[in-house]
Amino acid sequence: MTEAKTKPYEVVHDFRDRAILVGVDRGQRGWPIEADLAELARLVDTAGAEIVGSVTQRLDRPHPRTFIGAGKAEEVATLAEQTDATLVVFDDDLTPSQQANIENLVLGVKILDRTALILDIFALHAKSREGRLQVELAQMEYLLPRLRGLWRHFGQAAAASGGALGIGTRGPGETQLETDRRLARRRIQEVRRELKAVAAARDTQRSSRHRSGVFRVALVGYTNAGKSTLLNALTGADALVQDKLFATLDATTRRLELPEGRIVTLTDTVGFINKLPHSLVEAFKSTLDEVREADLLLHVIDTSHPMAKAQMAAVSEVLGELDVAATPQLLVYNKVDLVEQAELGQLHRISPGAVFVSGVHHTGLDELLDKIASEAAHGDRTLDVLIPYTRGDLVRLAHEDARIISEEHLEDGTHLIVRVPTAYADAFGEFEGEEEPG
Ligand SMILES: Nc1nc2c(ncn2[C@@H]2O[C@H](COP(=O)(O)OP(=O)(O)OP(=O)(O)O)[C@@H](O)[C@H]2O)c(=O)[nH]1
Ligand SMILES: [Mg+2]
Repeated sequence: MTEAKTKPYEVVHDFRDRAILVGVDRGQRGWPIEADLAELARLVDTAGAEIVGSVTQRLDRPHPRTFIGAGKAEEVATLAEQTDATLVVFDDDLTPSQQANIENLVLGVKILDRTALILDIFALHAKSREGRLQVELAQMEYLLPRLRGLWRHFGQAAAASGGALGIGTRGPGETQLETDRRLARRRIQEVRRELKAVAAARDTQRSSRHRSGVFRVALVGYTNAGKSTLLNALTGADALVQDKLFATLDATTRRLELPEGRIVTLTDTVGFINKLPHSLVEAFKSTLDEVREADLLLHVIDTSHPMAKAQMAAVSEVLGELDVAATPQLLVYNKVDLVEQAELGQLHRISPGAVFVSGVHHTGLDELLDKIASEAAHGDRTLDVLIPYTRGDLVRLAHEDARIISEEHLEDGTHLIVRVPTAYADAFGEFEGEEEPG
């Protein structure tokens, strides 16, 4: 009968969390609370929950016990009841004890902080084995210090429902807790080992690219800025493009041919976000190695975003954390198709070195390629070499990856005047001609 099919308990697959957002306004300059909550709403939506309410509080510093004030927490509890919420999401990170305390005030509802929410999205989007392992590691490390909170919470729930505090939960609970912790620690060790093995395999690939002297370019930027769109537009890759936060988690590297024929590599990787939890940067260390080892960073900006400037600052902060502040950086203002001409003119004046592109409409890409080419040519050296005929491989290399200024075939070998990338200078340097004395 059709009736049976519509019974609510059968529509398990349609379950969507009903979320209340909680933000604390600390009067931060650059990130007004409204913008913060709008971004949190996008994160919650990406994670697949429906938003049923939001609560904010103006506080200079978080409340040590409950992050928001106790009265505010009561307000959240009431709203959760009124709206049938299943989830409360904090826009900041909670300590394990704050989280446990809030759970005791807002009973029967999951409490998530910013790190947990982002981890959830990462878990949803991780595709590669390495990505999955990295997310699992971060999740286990996040959970470990929170295991106690969980058990305490169960103890108090038991007390609230008429049982004496701790009895029936505390004794076996603590034992169970120790077991859980031991298991969690063991799993963390395992994942670390597996990650090391996966990363080692990828390292070999990467260092062979490095030894070959190929100039490496990495796309960095705020999540949803259009990095994957640009990778696709420039290299014909088919990386996933979505109007969602953190669509890309795994690094993808493609060959890119520049106007003068030079081959470089272009890598697309995970995007950054404001208040990016440090533990995530740690967990994604091996993926982010691509950024750390790049010779040039293309900092992609969603020019049309109302918070574009603050997003740039957030990206710079993460780059600082990755220790790449010294790597040459090219600002790439993307999505210019969505921006008024006047505004673009102003940006042009402020940052004359920047490039203005639309990854979707393929505008400005030639200029972007020229800029990459001139950066790549920066360390090139001009050499005058006589390469013996036994070293045809070097002549071939010169033709493929360097710029030949003149070439003549002499009795003892090929005489080249050639402009080579620094990485090749050693290989060719050996055959540099003796300076004529005097
Ligand atoms: N109008 C317009 N939309 C763009 C442009 N570039 C990217 N987009 C859109 O912006 C959204 C995000 O693009 P992605 O390329 O997935 O962004 P990303 O930086 O890789 O994002 P994450 O991987 O999630 O960090 C998609 O809906 C794109 O279609 C552009 O130049 N113009
Ligand atoms: Mg992407």
